[in-house]
Amino acid sequence: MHQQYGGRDTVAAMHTAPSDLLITPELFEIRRMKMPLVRPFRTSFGTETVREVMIVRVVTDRGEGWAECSIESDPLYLSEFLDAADHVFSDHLAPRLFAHGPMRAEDVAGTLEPVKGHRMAKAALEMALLDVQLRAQGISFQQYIGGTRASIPVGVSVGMTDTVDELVDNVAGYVTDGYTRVKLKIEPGFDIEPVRRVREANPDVLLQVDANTAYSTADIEHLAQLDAFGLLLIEQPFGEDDLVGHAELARRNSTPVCLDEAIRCLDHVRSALALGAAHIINIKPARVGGYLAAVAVHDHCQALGVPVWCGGMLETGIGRAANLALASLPGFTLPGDISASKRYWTRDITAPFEMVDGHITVPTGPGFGVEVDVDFVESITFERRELTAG
Ligand code: OSB
Ligand code: MG
Repeated sequence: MHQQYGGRDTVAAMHTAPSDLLITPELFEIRRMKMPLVRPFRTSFGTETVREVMIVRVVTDRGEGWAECSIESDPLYLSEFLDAADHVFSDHLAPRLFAHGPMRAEDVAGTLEPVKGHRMAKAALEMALLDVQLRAQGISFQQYIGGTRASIPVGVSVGMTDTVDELVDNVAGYVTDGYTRVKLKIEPGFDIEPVRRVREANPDVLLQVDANTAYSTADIEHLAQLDAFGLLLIEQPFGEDDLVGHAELARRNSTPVCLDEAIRCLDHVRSALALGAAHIINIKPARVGGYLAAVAVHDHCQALGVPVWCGGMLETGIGRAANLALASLPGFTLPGDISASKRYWTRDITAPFEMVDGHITVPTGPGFGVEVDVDFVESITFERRELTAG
């Protein structure tokens, strides 16, 4: 399970010549943009009203590719943050890719391996080159990974509010929109009562909670009160390194435990499962180092019968397209945080993704299958840098 991802059986079966195409990256264009959210998103680590979005365009001898870099502005969710990504791209990651010369997207992770951490930054560069590679081959990301479903049921992640009434109203709006799975953000002081009220108003909705590390093992008794509400799962209540604490929670309380922040590579999955620290894994592609690593995590969990679902980072259409294709793999048995574009943005940087009957259609065009609205992107860009071999 430690080999670099290099195309699975399903991929090989689908393409007689899997990716002997070599690509030489010539330029990475890094853009930072400001995009207002339609509704403030409050979690235990802060409130976002205007999201800072970073996207990457790569120019190569085989065409261009686009990627989204799903990192937060500040190191409050994980240690990575956008100013650090800017630095690590120009001083550490891009130079290694330029020095490598002709490569396949599957070579990116290994080429960048000497640089410790910075998985979300690495993921963006791999994603851009994967887009080029798949476009040049005329295949979609879904085909490449062997995704099986044409459309997938999706959920919505609901931020905390000043009052519980406001939360109940917001959830009612999303349920009216057609979401059948709702995730509530919780923290000490905003947990049992909000969950009780939302459950009372929506007895049949698939309901789960996410604490973004806001609790400790001293709260296990307190969190046991959530067991009464038939939750699908509780996501990452304790610190990102506290696998033993999550294992204790999993033993003592009945709500299934899911890990987000704790899972930054396949080894973390193996450790968490060995310790009994998780029943369910949230797969965020950037957090585990990219879409290829995400597929490897999926495969590992699927082989063990461990359910996974696709997490979200309030993506634009670029990341959303890729997440939809990833979540079309058969092991993604729970709905992901992949909501319709309009839940986040009044205007997206690609054509918007729409939800019909609680489902979104998986893109099937070459690469990640979306076209970026470059004029709109230009109008909201506040920083643009070009990295070249020189
Ligand atoms: O913990 O899942 C999280 C957004 C930013 C950082 C962390 C998280 C989230 C979300 C958003 O919950 C989910 C979405 O994109 O809809
Ligand atoms: Mg989470």
